[in-house]
Amino acid sequence: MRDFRINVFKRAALCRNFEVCVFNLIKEDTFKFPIYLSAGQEYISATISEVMEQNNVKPNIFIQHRGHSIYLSFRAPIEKLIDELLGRKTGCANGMGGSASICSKNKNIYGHDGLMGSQVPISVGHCYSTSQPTIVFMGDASAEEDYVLGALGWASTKNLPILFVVEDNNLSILTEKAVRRNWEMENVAKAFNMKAFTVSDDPLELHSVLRTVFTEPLLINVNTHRKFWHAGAGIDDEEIFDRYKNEMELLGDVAKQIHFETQEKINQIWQKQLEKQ
Ligand SMILES: Cc1ncc(C[n+]2csc(CCOP(=O)(O)OP(=O)(O)O)c2C)c(N)n1
Ligand SMILES: [Mg+2]
Repeated sequence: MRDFRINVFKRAALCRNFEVCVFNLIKEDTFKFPIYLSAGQEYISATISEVMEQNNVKPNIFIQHRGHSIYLSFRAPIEKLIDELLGRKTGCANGMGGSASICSKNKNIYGHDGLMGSQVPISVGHCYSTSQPTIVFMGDASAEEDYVLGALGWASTKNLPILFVVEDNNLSILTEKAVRRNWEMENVAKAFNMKAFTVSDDPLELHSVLRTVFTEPLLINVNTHRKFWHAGAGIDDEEIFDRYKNEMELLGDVAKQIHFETQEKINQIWQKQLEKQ
């Protein structure tokens, strides 16, 4: 299991170092539109993508605005993401999507249209028509949209090979969950006769709830922590729990080495892309 943890850490290191670069570049006024940083939440996609690779499955993936880590975890090309953030035609969405609507045809990653939760009924319809393994990521606030609930019901009724992942950072921009609702997605999914779990973003815990993935519809509500602001480069809470840092301490020197090597590599790639301007 240590090997699994290290493999997940490698993916998370890619995501974290990428986002820290972007954070610094936002401060330098590099980008022309809002940027949604996923740092703090990268362990969800890093773990799920590692499990998919181990199982030799290449799912269709539907994402929303906070998608950089999902894109990178599933090994979509980093240069195309950078170019997208820079608004270039060579970007993954031809420079037209920006941070919120990234996609990768090659990796079956479908970008978002900006309407919170719309990716959920779209993913269910796509899965219903293709019968292919499908993963749809949504935030804890997007999960509240009415059309999400109808889509869950249909996925359950048709026993679709779909994984619903709620990235539950407890926030809708700045509004906490307790202000917005008195129910949890695990119970909603169960009410639709679907298997569902509430877990943390610990890689082994996540791994353990994915055993039946794609043999039946499954929802996992993953509690996680957003490190930076909803959009842009800022920090709400310096003391917030950091899974990435926690794993680095747990894994010791080997993780530190991966972290610093990855940091250097990402900095170089960014530098090269920026010089192309
Ligand atoms: C239907 C709709 N309502 C409101 C918004 C404005 N909006 C954009 S992101 C967001 C919060 C999203 O929260 P969540 O789904 O939990 O994702 P997170 O930003 O926490 O990753 C809101 C309210 C929107 N884009 N679409
Ligand atoms: Mg949220």
